[in-house]
Amino acid sequence: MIFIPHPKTVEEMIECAGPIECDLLPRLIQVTEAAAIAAAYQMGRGNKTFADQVAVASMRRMLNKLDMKGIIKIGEGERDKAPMLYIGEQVGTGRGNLEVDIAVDPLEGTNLTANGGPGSVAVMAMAESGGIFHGPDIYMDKIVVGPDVVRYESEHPDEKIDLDASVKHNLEIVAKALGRNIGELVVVILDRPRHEQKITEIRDAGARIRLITDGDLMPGIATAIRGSGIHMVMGAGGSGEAVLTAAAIKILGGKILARLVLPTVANGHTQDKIDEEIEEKIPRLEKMGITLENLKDVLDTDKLVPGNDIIFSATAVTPGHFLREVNLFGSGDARVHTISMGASGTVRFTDSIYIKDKQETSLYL
Ligand code: VTB
Repeated sequence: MIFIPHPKTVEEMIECAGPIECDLLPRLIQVTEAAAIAAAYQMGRGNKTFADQVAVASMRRMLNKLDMKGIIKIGEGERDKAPMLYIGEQVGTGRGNLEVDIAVDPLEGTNLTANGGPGSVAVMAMAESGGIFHGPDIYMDKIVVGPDVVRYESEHPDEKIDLDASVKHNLEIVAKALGRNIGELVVVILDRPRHEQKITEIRDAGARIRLITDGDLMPGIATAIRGSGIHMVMGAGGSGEAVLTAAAIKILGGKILARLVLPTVANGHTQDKIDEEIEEKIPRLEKMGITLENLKDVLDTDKLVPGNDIIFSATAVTPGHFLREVNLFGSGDARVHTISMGASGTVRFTDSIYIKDKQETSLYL
């Protein structure tokens, strides 16, 4: 593992960036930008599968141009279900010394893209080999909070966010950490029947809720951005999205607590359906070192992303919590808005314009 010491000056920060951040972060931005542009052409066309396919194909083409030995740790699913960017797929040219674990969601929010709704992104994270959780494509129940809460916890060792504590307990800690009343907090949670009880508990505790139909990855990152108006994310969603959230929130100094949960269990299906899922998935999980027993373990930020040389990039397809959507112009030009970051502490919001026809395209602010 690469140790990145705490830097003092910007020059030292740049100096102490790991090899993945130095060599691959600029390329990673291009990878998510290309996928977002490909997906943007499918925005609002009602076909989420095709929108996802073009984003996946674009990402894969771009990844295979990078000099690295990359392996997909979080991807489109198992090999038999996903022809591309499946878990275990090797990507990159294989040249050079960089061995890289990859977490990818080529189109987070396929429904949102298909319906032209807000909040879809093309997103990817990388870290050194062994730096990204190798786990199944099921759900994770989670809590995501920003760096103010982490600081508060370190100053008050008896007051910690806890997945098993009451919703009220966790909200009280976030409120104290942010110097607010619970009534001033906003919690993002997916609008699903499985969250009915949690939603009631959040409201009973006095906090406000932003219910979303899809896409709880970027709101997790928003908890680390002051002014985003989002203070906490709760609830069960895709495990891949949770790991991607962990990559970004680790760089930004926030925190995630998560626990794997089978979708049939989370969605309150019958015991028959649960048994069916256990039978289908547990053998695969066991190969990853996950049993029915340790399935219940709490996974913190470092367990989800143990790496140190972490990089992350997300490009908006449709307008997001803090990103603008892709703009498409005549002659195939495109303008894209990306948040990217590396473990050194460099966070970039980039507004990139791809000009196809230099005589025809005018730049504007
Ligand atoms: C979440 C969310 C995704 O799926 O992972 C959710 O972050 C999983 O829940 O954007 P459901 O199975 O109930 O949809 C998405 O909404 C779509 O991938």
